[in-house]
Amino acid sequence: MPDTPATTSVTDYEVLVVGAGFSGLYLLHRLRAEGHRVHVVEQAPEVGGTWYWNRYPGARCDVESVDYSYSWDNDLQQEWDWTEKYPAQGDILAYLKHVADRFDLRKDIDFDTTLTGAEWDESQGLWTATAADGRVYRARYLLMAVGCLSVPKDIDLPGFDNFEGRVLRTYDWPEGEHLTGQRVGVVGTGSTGAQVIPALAETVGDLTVVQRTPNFVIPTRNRPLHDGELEGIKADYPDRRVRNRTHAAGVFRNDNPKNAFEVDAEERRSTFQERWEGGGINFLGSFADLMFDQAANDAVAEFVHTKIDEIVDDPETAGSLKPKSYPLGAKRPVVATDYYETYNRDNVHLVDVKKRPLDTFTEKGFRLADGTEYELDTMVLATGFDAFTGPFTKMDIRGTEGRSLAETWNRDGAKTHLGLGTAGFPNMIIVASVGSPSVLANMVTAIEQHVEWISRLLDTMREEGYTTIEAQEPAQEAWVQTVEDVAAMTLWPNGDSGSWYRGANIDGKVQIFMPYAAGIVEYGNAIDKSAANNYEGFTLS
Ligand code: N01
Repeated sequence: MPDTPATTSVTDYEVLVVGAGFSGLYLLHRLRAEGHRVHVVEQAPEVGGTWYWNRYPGARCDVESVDYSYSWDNDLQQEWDWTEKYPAQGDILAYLKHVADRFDLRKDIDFDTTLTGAEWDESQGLWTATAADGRVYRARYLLMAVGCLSVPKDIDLPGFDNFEGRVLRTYDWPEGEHLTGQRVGVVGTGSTGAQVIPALAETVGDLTVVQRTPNFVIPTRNRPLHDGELEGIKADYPDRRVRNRTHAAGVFRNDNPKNAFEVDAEERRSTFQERWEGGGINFLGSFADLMFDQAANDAVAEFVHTKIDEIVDDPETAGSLKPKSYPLGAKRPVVATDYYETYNRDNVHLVDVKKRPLDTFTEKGFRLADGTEYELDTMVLATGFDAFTGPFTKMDIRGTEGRSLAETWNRDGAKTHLGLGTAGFPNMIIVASVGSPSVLANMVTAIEQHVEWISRLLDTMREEGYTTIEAQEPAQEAWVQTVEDVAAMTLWPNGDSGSWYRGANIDGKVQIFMPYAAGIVEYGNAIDKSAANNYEGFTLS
């Protein structure tokens, strides 16, 4: 813990929530309504979390607008008018600002407040958290609503410090920057890269894309909601929300119950084609066994390969864009608009660094091992995140007997019981991150499930006179094994995907499958069962 300036005042709360994104806002609203003394700290100057920071051109969610929104207030869902099938970053941010105003949440949020550390005081059963400016908060419960993808990965590009041009990260993109007319390089072809590349191609002079591993990119097929469509959805909202909560993915998907090889080749092709035309994540519901059977996955991969050949004019570029070393889905599937089409533009060039290795960045751009030099005005980094653990390990969090969370997780991997608590850190509750469905579901549904469970927990503790809850080590080990076992039933761990799902995108990070892959229904059963059995796997005292 950093020293606290002598003049700093200490503020006491029952619940301190870290983060004012989808999780933090709902926690504040719900817990406050239930009479808890709750306060939120947020490092940004505004609400929104992920949707505040990721303002890069083309940023858009791949869950439908009407589902990527809170379900807990019918007036809210009736009065808010989404305009497009998939929401742009600005639309989601506008929605969250509206929620903050409508429910008078801002008065209990400290903005521009970055917590640097938090220490558990065993004798008093309280957390003491310190902000970068020295302010100190004391609270019985520390709720970590910090997001899964909120700390960018460190730059690990050879000689990057040599580059004297401008460097922009998609993660904290300057509002309204389009790099018009410039020579721009982009590193990264994940979900972010696949959105920013087509958008920048429209405005920059010249765009050079540095690709290490290609992704399977499914067309979004975004469109305005047509006349009467939103009204129909609003009328159906109660049932729609139930359908979302009873689907593993936290959003209803019309999944085909058939396996890929139960049908003949023509039906397989036409099913893929129909889902491809429909666009979006529904493509993954083409057949039931795509994520379980290698042959089924090979069939869908081959379908995407033929699409790339059909769309991309230059055969060499098309070849580089085809993922071949991991199953579709082992890396988070990418949904984007005009991604493959963008490579037919004269001002866009793909540099496949698996085929033509990168030597180093230079003052003016970068050089390949074969001596080819690229000169650029601006480098855009869409290189991903220190997923799940980053926001925890960058803080100095100290639990029982001064145990460091960063040291523990960096050594053993991020272990939790039911994704809600971790042994040695009493009353620190994790919201929709490691060990729970989180990113493998509609995040908003997963968040609501967690917030509602946490609110029941805090009510129970208050009513029954408990003041601390802590995950038990054996239960935690068992849950970590369950999470691994579930992932092992799928094709997710296969191939060389280097996925952030298991920390493989960061050199030296302990690899452990972090999201729970069996979906929110199974997960809901597990956490409800624990609660019904006096919070089995946790110690309440
Ligand atoms: O990050 P990523 P992201 N040299 O880690 C490359 C969500 N999201 O920000 O694969 C060269 O997926 C790296 O290459 P490789 C969504 O859950 C959702 O794009 O490691 N390349 C990869 O291409 C998503 O999965 C939406 O070989 C380097 C890229 O950078 C998650 O956020 C939109 C490199 C990183 O891809 C993260 O996506 C946006 C290096 N040294 C994001 N280091 C939607 O809802 C990294 N790379 C639509």
